[in-house]
Amino acid sequence: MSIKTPSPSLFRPSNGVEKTALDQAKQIVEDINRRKLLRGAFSVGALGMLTGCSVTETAPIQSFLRSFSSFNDAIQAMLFRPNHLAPTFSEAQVVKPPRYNAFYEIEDVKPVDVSRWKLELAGLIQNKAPWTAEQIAALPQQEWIVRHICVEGWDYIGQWSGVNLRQFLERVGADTKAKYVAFRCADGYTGSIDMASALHPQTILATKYARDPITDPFGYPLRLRTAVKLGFKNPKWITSIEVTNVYPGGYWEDRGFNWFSGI
Ligand SMILES: Nc1nc2c(c(=O)[nH]1)N[C@H]1C(S)=C(S)[C@@H](COP(=O)(O)O)O[C@H]1N2
Ligand SMILES: [Mo]
Repeated sequence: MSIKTPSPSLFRPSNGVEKTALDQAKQIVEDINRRKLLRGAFSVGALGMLTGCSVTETAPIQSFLRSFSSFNDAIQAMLFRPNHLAPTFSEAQVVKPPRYNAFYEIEDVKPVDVSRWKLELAGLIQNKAPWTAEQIAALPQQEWIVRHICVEGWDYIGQWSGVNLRQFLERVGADTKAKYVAFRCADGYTGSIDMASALHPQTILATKYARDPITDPFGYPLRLRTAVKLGFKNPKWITSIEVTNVYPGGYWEDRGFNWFSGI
């Protein structure tokens, strides 16, 4: 799996010795090869071609480094296989209850009052009428038993059901040629994914876990559950979905996590 953009410290001179541009270039190449971002071996020469400069010049390499995160996103998007299914598991393997995570402790979860909750729609969507939980429950449902992987280094197998996101986006007349699907959440969290991942068969707006309604800590009444992204790309307690061509970022993305974060 490919995870985060290399931390900036990877490229900072260590033990006081300034690294040459060529050393830095070699490091980038090693990093790309290690992460298997490109099939086959990648070379310093290829890096020169990509950056359009000689790898012995420092300034262009620096600016290439600054663009490394978006470069990484572009490569991951290129390698993404739209209909390739992530591994699925049996019901016996499902962890109950799921494992909690958020940018705050479980004690601080503020349950959503479903009688007042609505899913708002925004951006490049023809029918922006908001949805109640009841209306969403009346849509065709599907279930996936998939692995959730958090960047913090833990994972669990979960059984999620709800509305397929592609079917939902098509139903409301979303522009599925747009670049991004962005989410806002009741707790102030935000997140966004690329359209190809939004349209992936294993990406759903989940309302149930192990056939029962999702409980409060796990995003009741509606959360994203995609098998093709790391945990933090699965917003919980969703209150709005926006389709847009303007890069939306997100809570962790704005704090340095690699935006694409596919698995
Ligand atoms: N609204 C909201 N969604 C969120 C988060 C959050 O803090 N707020 N944390 C993310 C992170 S880092 C992870 S790993 C998963 C955890 O989901 P789980 O509690 O169902 O395992 O939720 C993601 N979605
Ligand atoms: Mo996470």
